[in-house]
Amino acid sequence: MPRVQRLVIGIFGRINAGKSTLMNLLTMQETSIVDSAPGTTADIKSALMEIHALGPVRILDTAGLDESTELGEKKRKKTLSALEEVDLALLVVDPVQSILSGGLHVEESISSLARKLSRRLAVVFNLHSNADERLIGTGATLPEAMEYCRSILPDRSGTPCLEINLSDSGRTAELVDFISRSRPAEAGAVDLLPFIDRSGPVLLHIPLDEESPSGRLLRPQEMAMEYLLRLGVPVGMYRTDLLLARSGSKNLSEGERTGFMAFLDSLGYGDSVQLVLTDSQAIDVMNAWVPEDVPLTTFSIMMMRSTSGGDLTLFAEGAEALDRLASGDRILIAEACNHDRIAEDIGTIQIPEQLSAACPGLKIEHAFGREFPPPEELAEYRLVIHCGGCMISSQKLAARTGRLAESGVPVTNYGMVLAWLQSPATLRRVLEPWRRDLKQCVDIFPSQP
Ligand SMILES: Nc1nc2c(ncn2[C@@H]2O[C@H](COP(=O)(O)OP(=O)(O)OP(=O)(O)O)[C@@H](O)[C@H]2O)c(=O)[nH]1
Ligand SMILES: [Mg+2]
Repeated sequence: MPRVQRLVIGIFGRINAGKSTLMNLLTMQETSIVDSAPGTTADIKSALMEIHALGPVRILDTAGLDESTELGEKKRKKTLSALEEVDLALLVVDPVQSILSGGLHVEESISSLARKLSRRLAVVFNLHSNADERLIGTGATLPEAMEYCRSILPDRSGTPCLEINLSDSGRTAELVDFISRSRPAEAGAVDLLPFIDRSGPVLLHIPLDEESPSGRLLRPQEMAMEYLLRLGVPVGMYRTDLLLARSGSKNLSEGERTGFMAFLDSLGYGDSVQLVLTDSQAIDVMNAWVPEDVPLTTFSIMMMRSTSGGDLTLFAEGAEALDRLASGDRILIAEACNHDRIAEDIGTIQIPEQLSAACPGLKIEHAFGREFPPPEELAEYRLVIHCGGCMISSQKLAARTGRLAESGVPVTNYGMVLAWLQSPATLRRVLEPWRRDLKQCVDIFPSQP
């Protein structure tokens, strides 16, 4: 689970260009197997490390893109999906290969795809120590090979380039320095709950149930707690038994409600409780219990906004599509993690059941973990409903929203759907604290100035 924001660096290029050699130079150990056998790296190899000049990074070593077999096609797909997830793509070019094979088609296609995906690209020319030997018989020298490469892969858009012998283990510092100069400017970190100040307490409503892992809280819950405590905001935490709260027995549900209301009062600030932040599964109960004048929102909405770099509008606009669903529409429910599913699982049971009850005849499908369809397949859906995204990195989410933008399909998230399933007014209520982010959502906030 991504606990820190990591810079994601991907290593791309053709077979035997020296991609894994670069990975090992950077990680200063044999992270990837290096071998002269073509196609040695068959799958994405990921390494996490802390580099003093760069902070926490994830480095992805990928398979060469020029293997023309059926397996090569599978490797290619995986490599290209990695390109969507990186902050910085390092394109490894062996100038000798360009002379021997008569071109730089693979390199050009990576470079143009990186540009299309708006991924930052930097070129590393791998100057093999035996380059001159390998050029014997070609009539070219290494400087000529370099000139040829540069004429094809020009420095037009200011693409940074480095010439280095990647097998020289003494060159790590030079490579790190190049990467730090080439990395994209840091995206501004998103404030988790920007509308909260120190004027009053926040109540975190965490209804642990049989699905909650024991021994720990979920990442959004921990993040909210840490954020609020650091800000100096008093935090109250409460666990409601949802089975009792929803039970048909008035006595039992009223007992739960009284307990919660007493706790809300006990926070002791009268109506100065700034926010009730709840697990989205409990939105039905919280919407009914939390007084109208106390702001209410969900962990899932907070998380989606944070992971998407503040782009809550995308998901709120997607929620507007819920009002237009019709029988026969295909819906994709995408969950970023692979967890085992028990009892009342939100993605596979609760949302499909409630959505089908609200709009009969929907065709609901699922994508789990790393699976996420390409744009042409996404275009077949009427709406994508994404999980809260607590296990997904912002780069992976950006790769997904990029595909969604290309397909033109709206996307929303679990928290918003669960609120909408209560009523459009409930959706408006949980989005209200984020109103400043949601200027364009005129369907949700029709009176927006
Ligand atoms: N002499 C010499 N050999 C090198 C150099 N860089 C890479 N090689 C050799 O080139 C071969 C391929 O290197 P890798 O790093 O495995 O290449 P790769 O791009 O990861 O290759 P695939 O995983 O097969 O796509 C290995 O035999 C390396 O030892 C270099 O600078 N000098
Ligand atoms: Mg390799």
